[in-house]
Amino acid sequence: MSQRVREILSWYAGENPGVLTNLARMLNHGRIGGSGKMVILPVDQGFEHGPARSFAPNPAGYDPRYHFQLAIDAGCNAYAAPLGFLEAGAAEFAGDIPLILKLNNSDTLAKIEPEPAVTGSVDDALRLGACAIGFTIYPGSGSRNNMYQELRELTAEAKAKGLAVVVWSYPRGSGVSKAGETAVDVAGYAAQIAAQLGAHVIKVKPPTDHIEQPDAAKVFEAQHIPIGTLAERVRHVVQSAFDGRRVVIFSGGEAKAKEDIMAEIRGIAEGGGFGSIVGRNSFQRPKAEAVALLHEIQDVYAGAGTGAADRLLAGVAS
Ligand code: FBP
Repeated sequence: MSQRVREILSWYAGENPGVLTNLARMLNHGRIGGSGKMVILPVDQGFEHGPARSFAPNPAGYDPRYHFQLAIDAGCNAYAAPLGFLEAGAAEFAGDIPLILKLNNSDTLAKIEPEPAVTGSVDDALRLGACAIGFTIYPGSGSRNNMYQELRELTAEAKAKGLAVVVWSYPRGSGVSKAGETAVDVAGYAAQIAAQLGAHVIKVKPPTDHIEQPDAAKVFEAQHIPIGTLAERVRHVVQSAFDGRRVVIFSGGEAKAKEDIMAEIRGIAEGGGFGSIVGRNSFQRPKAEAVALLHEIQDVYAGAGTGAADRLLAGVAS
């Protein structure tokens, strides 16, 4: 166990050994295992965005087994997906990659206030050998309180059964504007809410320099909170999650040019982010390209320079 992972686990000292072991499993797995950083592959977009939008750019991705293999070949820390995708490969790839079962999902067909359905159970996660449950909350939605209460119950059960809890905290709905969904004040707020709800790992979108709430804007100005660069904004979001004592990772977003992704990753790493969860930018690329991109992302988090993650794995990196 590296000193850094031990230190991270100490932030969750109130948890039982099962939870700590499962957190350690994710933190210790893959090319950057042991560094305290994480790169996770999430593939719930088939449900969230529809199959064509998700998988047509790289049709190999229609096959659930493809994503297990991609996460393994890319040396990710974990693979996250809804029940159907995990059930379709969990036996074949048993023990090869830590799994996160996403326990709620929503589609883009109903044009109403966002409110995901609970689509799996804690016992499903245990049956599939997962390390953690995953759950999305939409702060800003008129239905957010239902999500918070569902999460409260699932978190209590998951923790009692020794599983870690990963929360996707995505502000969305009638309470926030489109720009507000990724505003820096809202992103910090979203991270805080997830931490207060008991999340061990919190996932938010990279924050922009927009400030959504007028009252927050006054404080940002009065306290001179810097938000000019992505690194500064990430620092604010990480601070908002218990002063950096929760693992906060950032999502990849829509498929974009490699240079744009890497610039974003460097900003997240510089700001003290704990890693990334990169879906479309991974599985919508041809496999070799996706593996190379994920390795490059891991290298940034592992330290500096190409191959940093491999050196870490070999025990020769600082
Ligand atoms: P991406 O890297 O593809 O953005 O995946 C991260 C993720 O959190 C997925 O788990 C989820 O399906 C998606 O983002 C939601 O994206 P959006 O907010 O655009 O619907």
